[in-house]
Amino acid sequence: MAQQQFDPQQLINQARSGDTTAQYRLAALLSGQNRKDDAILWLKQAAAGGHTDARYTLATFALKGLNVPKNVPHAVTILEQNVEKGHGASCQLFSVLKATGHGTEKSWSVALDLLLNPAANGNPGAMRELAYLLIFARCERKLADKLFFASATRGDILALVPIARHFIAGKKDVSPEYAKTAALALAEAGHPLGDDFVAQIDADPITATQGHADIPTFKADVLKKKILAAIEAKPNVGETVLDRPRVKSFKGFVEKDIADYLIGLAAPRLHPSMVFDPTSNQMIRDPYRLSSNMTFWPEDQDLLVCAVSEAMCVAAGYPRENGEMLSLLHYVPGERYEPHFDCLVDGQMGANEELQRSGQRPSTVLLYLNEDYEGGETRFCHPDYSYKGNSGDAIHFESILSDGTIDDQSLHESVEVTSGRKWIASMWIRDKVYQY
Ligand SMILES: O=C(O)CCC(=O)C(=O)O
Repeated sequence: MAQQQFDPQQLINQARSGDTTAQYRLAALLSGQNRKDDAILWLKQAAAGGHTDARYTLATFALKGLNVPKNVPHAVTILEQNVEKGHGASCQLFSVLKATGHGTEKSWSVALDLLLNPAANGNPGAMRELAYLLIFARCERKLADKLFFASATRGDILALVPIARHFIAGKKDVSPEYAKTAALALAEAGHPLGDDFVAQIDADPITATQGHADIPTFKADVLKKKILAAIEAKPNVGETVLDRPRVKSFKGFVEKDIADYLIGLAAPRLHPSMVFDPTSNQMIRDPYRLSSNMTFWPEDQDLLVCAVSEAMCVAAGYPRENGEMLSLLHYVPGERYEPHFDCLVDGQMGANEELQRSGQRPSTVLLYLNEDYEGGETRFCHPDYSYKGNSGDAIHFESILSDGTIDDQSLHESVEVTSGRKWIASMWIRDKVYQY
């Protein structure tokens, strides 16, 4: 069949005639050409005409103050209207805002309703997200596995991870051929664990197509209670491993499956880590901090990321509202993070403004996401103390002393990785509600 040639003039004409889909596409085209102002005009026009994807995009901009002035209440209103129309991405983002209380009254109950309904109706992403929340709550493992399978057979890549992982660990709920197919699909999709899984599963992939597995039925109110109980549970108190700097460790803070999941969510969003260069007044790549990283902004989060973030803050003795966005760091051989403090130091770029806005950063929680690498310990310099968690373990340390001064013994580094890749999640916590 002859391919239809793309005609930009036709798109412009359609947009001018009031076609909101054309307006939205034109906005995307202009944005790709770096014509941001024109793009925003068309995006706003499409949104005003009720185009739900345009409204969602505008809401994500207004939440961050990206391309448009920051206006969180407006973003929330747009999302609420989209939720009424059943717009999937808006339901997900609104559930995150409800779970975190950002710009709206915090309610994990409402957040979970927004997930449980699409999961019950067989939405692949919602089934996978619910399954991970059940693993977070350490309950209903069998149901979680059925949800993963139903989700995976409907094309959800991230649901394939626990299927391949559990097969390798000796759980034979699926055939070797299906496990191999799952691993190959992960590798092809560029999932960082894919190649490793492929190498560990000795089977021929399935040649016949795997049909959709049944959508598992569940009692939503029962699951909701169990997940809420886990989120509201008393904080994990951990074990003090060093008095100064104050360091606590938490063995098995989350299940390994959750660590795998965070890696898969983060991988496509990684970018090289940068530091501020006072000479050029710019962010630059510097041997002092060699890694890639990403931050889970609200639109990158789901309820599992919210639950883990909240657990990290609560374990450190703070409400979720004081935590920054969860970040993920990835180191390959030769990469490291040289000795530094996590707290804000007066006079550093933007530190004074930041101190005013969200207060000091007294506390850090690090969650270790894998263990198959050499080097890469988190090392406190004075006294010399190194920690290397297994996948799912966490540590918490304080950078500020009780008199409010910086604890110079909180100076720490990530030692160079010598083989394999290191994945770690980091939560920096403020002494006031975090404003971003
Ligand atoms: O990667 C690590 O072990 C430490 C990370 C770190 O120091 C930081 O995020 O501040």
